[in-house]
Amino acid sequence: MRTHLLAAVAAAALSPVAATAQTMSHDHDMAMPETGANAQADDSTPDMKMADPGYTPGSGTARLPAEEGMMPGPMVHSGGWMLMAHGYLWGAYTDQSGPRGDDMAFVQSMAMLTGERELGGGARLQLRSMLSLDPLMGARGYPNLLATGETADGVPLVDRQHPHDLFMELAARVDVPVGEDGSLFVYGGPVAEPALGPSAFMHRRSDRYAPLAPITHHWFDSTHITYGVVTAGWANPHVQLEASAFRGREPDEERWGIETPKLDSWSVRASWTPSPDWAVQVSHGRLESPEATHPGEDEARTTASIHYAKGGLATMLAFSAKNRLSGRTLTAWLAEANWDIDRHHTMFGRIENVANDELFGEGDPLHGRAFRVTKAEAGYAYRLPVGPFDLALGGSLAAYAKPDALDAAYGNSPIGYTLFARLSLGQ
Ligand SMILES: [Cu+2]
Repeated sequence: MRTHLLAAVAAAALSPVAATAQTMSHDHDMAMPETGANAQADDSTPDMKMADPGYTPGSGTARLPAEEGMMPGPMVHSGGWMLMAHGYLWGAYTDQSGPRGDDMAFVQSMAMLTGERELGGGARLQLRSMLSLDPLMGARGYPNLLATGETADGVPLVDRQHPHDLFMELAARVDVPVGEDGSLFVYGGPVAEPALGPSAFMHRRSDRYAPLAPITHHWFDSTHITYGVVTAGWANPHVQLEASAFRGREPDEERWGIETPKLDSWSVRASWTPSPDWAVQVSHGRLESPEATHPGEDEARTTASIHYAKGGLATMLAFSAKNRLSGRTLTAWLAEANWDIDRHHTMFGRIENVANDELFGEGDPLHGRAFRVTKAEAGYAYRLPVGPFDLALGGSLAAYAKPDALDAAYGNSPIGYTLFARLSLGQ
């Protein structure tokens, strides 16, 4: 079973892909601060007729390959503003085996509304909001074997993915041109994403149809909802250098409100988009007491990721080292791919390997020990247009590898499957 899944993921990642047409509702040019700065045209996507800005914006200030294309969604021009909407709603049922396995039907959702306008002198203003009804899942989120992070009823969540907050982003960004093709920018707000890690998983095309959050979420992109962020940087179409001040503490389990912003932590990130197909980032952050259950324990996090996209294929390979500053360093690897084979068929897969020391709570003999575990998941989605929406019907299979010491808790070889229907705005 495991070999089979690995082979499927490898096939998805390695297949030579013809430049299959992908639908894109936005011209890249419209959403970019560096309009027309770099006229390196890439005509593998039919509606990308204007100059290529060099990248696709990811979550926060992250960059993804230009070839990934924007999330689909309608765009409206009104009174000098360009308004864009994106969103999805998906229902899923997951069943995971073993003593710690569980099953659940749940709904994940996200709505984004972005407004952008000229300020004069080439400067641009962007106002961004992102909302989620994830809190309706309940405090304990949904089953996700070997995932850890955040709390419910004061107890750390283990083998669960926590729900996301109602307010995922309330932020603004200003870009001011400097020099030939560069710009200085400031981004931030009461709920925003600091310059740390790759673009958050729900914004990566390489992760678009994977129904469960990565078990490495708290190594790579868990800071995507942060209460209090200020980021400043310099960018041109191919290079971006930025630094953030932000609140280190993760969101608490009260998911409906806005928590008190602070600026007690920092991060720096360098991004490089040498061609429309590639994006690379390295980042480092110092988080003040991120976990409520370990007050006073700070974390240093270093991440690197490389993203490749071509036609219908989008991939990411990423590494993270989380240093608890009690001395222990826990590392994680993640490889993922999404391949839109044609208008209807998509294959996707993800492999994660991580050293986790939070699998056993207080009082358990294994409490505090770090175990290196692997999860491989692969799936398929059938996509079809339904009115203004795109409907994806699919499923995935997951297998796990772990040390024998975990057999009593997880069974010899736990597996899981997930079925889903995902409705997204735009095609
Ligand atoms: Cu998250």
